[in-house]
Amino acid sequence: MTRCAAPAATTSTTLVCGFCSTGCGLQVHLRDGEAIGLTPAADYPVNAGMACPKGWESLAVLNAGDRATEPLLRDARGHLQPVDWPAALATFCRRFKAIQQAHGPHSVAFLSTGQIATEEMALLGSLTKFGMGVLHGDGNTRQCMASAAVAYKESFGFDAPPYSYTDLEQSDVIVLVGSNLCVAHPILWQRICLNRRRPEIIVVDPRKTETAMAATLHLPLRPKSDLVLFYGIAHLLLREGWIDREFIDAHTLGFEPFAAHVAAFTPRHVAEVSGIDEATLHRVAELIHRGRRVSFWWTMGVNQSYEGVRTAQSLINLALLTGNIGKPGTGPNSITGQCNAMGSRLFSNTTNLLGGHDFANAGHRQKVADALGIDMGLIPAESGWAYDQIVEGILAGKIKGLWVIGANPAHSWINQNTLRDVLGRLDFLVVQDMYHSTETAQRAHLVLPAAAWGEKDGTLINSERRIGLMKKVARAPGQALTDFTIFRSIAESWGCGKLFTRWENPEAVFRGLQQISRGQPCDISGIAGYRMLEEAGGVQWPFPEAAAAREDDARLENQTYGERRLFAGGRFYHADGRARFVFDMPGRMREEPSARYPLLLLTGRGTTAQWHTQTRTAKSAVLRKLAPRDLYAEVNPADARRARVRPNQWMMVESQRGAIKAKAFITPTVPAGSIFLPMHYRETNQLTLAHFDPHSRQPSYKDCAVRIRPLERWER
Ligand SMILES: Nc1nc2c(c(=O)[nH]1)N[C@H]1C(S)=C(S)[C@@H](COP(=O)(O)OP(=O)(O)OC[C@H]3O[C@@H](n4cnc5c(=O)[nH]c(N)nc54)[C@H](O)[C@@H]3O)O[C@H]1N2
Ligand SMILES: Nc1nc2c(c(=O)[nH]1)N[C@H]1C(S)=C(S)[C@@H](COP(=O)(O)OP(=O)(O)OC[C@H]3O[C@@H](n4cnc5c(=O)[nH]c(N)nc54)[C@H](O)[C@@H]3O)O[C@H]1N2
Ligand code: SF4
Ligand SMILES: [Mo]
Repeated sequence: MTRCAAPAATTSTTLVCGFCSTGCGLQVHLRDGEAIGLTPAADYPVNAGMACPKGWESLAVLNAGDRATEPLLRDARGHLQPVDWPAALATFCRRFKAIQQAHGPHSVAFLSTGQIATEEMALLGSLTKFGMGVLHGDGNTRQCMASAAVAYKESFGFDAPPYSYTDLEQSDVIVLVGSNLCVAHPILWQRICLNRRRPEIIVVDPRKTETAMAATLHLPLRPKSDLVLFYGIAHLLLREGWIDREFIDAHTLGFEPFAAHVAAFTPRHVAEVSGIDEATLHRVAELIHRGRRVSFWWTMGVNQSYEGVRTAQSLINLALLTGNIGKPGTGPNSITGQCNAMGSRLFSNTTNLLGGHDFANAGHRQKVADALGIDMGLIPAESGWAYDQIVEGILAGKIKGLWVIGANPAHSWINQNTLRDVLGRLDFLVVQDMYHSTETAQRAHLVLPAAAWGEKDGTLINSERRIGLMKKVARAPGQALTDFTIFRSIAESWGCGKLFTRWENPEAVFRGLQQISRGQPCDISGIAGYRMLEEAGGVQWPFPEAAAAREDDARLENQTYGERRLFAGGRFYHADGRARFVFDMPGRMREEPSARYPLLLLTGRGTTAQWHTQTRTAKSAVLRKLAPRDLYAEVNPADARRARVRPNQWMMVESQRGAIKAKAFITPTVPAGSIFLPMHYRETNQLTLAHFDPHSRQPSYKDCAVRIRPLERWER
C-alpha cells in the first residue's frame, strides 16, 4: 500500500503586470507559497480577465540561463568575474567616491527606469541626490513620456493625465494619434471593443497599423505633419463655430491668441502639408463636433518628435476648445509606456522633487526635508541633467562614473554609434539588471544582480493613475537582491544609511510618499496602506484623506471604489484654476529625405510578443514563436520596386550614421517614401539621428533619412 503525500496547499494572489503601463491584474497561482502559474485576474478593474501574451509569460521570463545571479566585476584582463556582495558594494563606493573626489560630486550620474517599483525609484533618487551628492540622474522615461509630462504641466499646471480607462468605453468618438494600441496596449484596445456606443474610431498614423485597420477612419498623414493637421482641425472648428465658448471663457486662458494663430492653417494649406484631403479634414472636424463625448489619445507617434510637446498640446487644445474634458468619455489622454512610467514621473526624484514637487522651490524642499526628517540643505535646488545631457556630459569628460538601473541604453538610446563610444569613455560603469547579458551589462565594470518583477514587493502606477501592487511570488535566483535591498545596502556602505532609517521596507516608503504627496494634485494620503490597494484592485490618484472619507460613504451606497477622472469641476492646477492654450509655429524635420537618402525611417513596436530590447521577452519560448527572429523592415511595394528588393530578401539599410542588414517585408501598410523598423533589434538605433524636443528633451526616434539596397547572396 502506498501512502499519498499530503496535498500541497494551493492559493492565489493578484499582482499588477510588470510590462506595459496598462497595468493588468495577473492572478498568480501558488503552491506552498511559490508561483506555479498565472491567469489574467477576472476581477481586476483594468483588464477584467484579459491579458496579452507578455502578461501570460511573465513567470516564464524569470527562469533564464543568463539571469544575473551574483555580482560581476571586470578584472585586469577585461573579463567579468564573480565577486561576493561585500566586495561589490565596497568597490561601488570606493570607485564612485574616488571619481567624485577627483572630478567633483557631479561627475557621477545615474540612469534609471520606469520598470521598478515606485518605492525603489524614490529610494534610488533620494539615495543618490540626498546621500551621495549626485546631481545628474534621469530615467529611460525621458525616451518615452517626457513630452506628455511637459505638455500637461504647461497646459494644466501639473503632469496629470486626466482619464480613466472607462472613458474608452464611454466615448462616441475616439481619436488615436501615433498610437498602435493593438500592438502596444492590446488590453486597452479590448476596452474599446467593450464600448457599446458604436464609436467612431479615428486613427492618425502614417502607417496602416493593425489599429488603423480596425478603425472606422484612418488618416495616413505625412510623418511629422501632426501639428499642422491639428491646428487645421482647430481652424475648422473655429470657422464653423463648433466650439464650447462657455467652457473656454470660464476655464481657459489664451484662447484669442490661439484663435489668431490657427487662422493661417487653412484647409488647403493643411491638406498640402499633411496629405489629408480637405473633405476628410472637414469630416474629422464634423465628427468631433457631432460627438457628444470625444476623447483624444496619443502615444509615441506624438511624444517622440522634435515638436512632441507642442503636438501633444495641439490635442489638449482641441479638447479645451470643444469642452471635451472632465466628463465621461472625453479628455486629452496620453497613454504611458512602461509599467511604472507614471510612478517615475511623480516619485523618481529626477526631473521633479519627490511627489511632483519642484527642486527650485524652497518651500517644497523644506516640506520634503521635514517629511523625511533630513536637513533641507541636502536637497539640491535644481533638477540636474536630462538623459541626453548626461550622455553629452560623458562625451565632454564631465561625467566619469555612471550607474544604470533597469535600462539598456546600449540598445535603446538614439544613435548607438555615439552611445557606445560614450559608454566606453567612462571610468566606471555599473549596471544593475536582472540579466548579465544585456548590451549595456556587457560593457559594465560592475554588474549588480537584481531580483525582478514577481520576486519583490512594491507598487506600480498605470496610465490611468491607478496605483497597484507588485508582490513577491517567486525566489530570486542565486544571490540576486531586490533593487530596494541593493539601494539600502549601498546607502549603508556609502555611509549615509542613517538618512534612510525610516525607509525600512517598501510599505514604509509608501507611507512616507503618502505624507509627501499631501496637498499636491497627486495627494494619496487617504490610501489605507497596501491593504487597501489589495482590496480595491488598485486606487487611482488623487486619493486624499477627504476623498477617503467620501469613498466610505460611496461604499455604503454599495458602489465600487469610484474612478477619479480629473477636472470634473473645470478647475485646473494653475494658480488661477485655468488651463492654457499653448501653441507654436510648426518646425521642420532635421533630416528630410534627400536624393542620397530618399526614404524616411519610422521606428516603433513590432509585435505584442516583443518588449523593447527583448532582454525579457526573448527568454520565453512562446513569445519567441510569436515574433520574427530576424530584423525586418516594412517597405512599400513602390519603394521595393524602385530599389529592386524582393520579398524576404536581405537588404542593406543605411543612414548617414550607419548601415545595417534587415529582411524586406514588402507591404502597402507603410506609406511610399517611408520604411519602418521595429525597435526590438539592436541594429535599429545605429541608424537613428540624435535630435530632441527642445522643451522635453525627448528623443525624436521616428524621423531620419535612409536608403535601401538589396544584398547579394555573398554579402550576407
Ligand atoms: N508589445 C509591446 N508593447 C509595448 C511596448 C513594447 O516594447 N512592446 N513598449 C511600451 C512602451 S514603453 C511604450 S512607450 C508604448 C509605445 O506605444 P506606441 O506609441 O503605440 O508604439 P510605437 O510603435 O512606438 O509608435 C506608435 C505609432 O506611431 C507612428 N508614428 C510614427 N511617426 C508618426 C508621426 O509623425 N505621426 C503620427 N501620428 N504617428 C507616427 C508609428 O507608425 C507607430 O505605429 O508601448 C508600450 N507597450
Ligand atoms: N528606435 C527606437 N528606439 C526606442 C524607441 C522607439 O520607439 N524607437 N522607444 C523608446 C522607449 S519609448 C523606451 S521606453 C525605451 C526602452 O528602453 P530601455 O528601458 O533601455 O529598454 P528595456 O529593454 O526595457 O530595458 C530595461 C532593462 O531593465 C531590466 N530589468 C527588468 N526588470 C528589472 C528590475 O526589476 N530591476 C532591474 N534592475 N532591472 C530590470 C531588463 O532586463 C532590461 O535590461 O526605448 C526607447 N528606444
Ligand atoms: S497589456 Fe500590458 S499590462 Fe496587460 S498583460 Fe499585456 S503587457 Fe501586461
Ligand atoms: Mo516607452
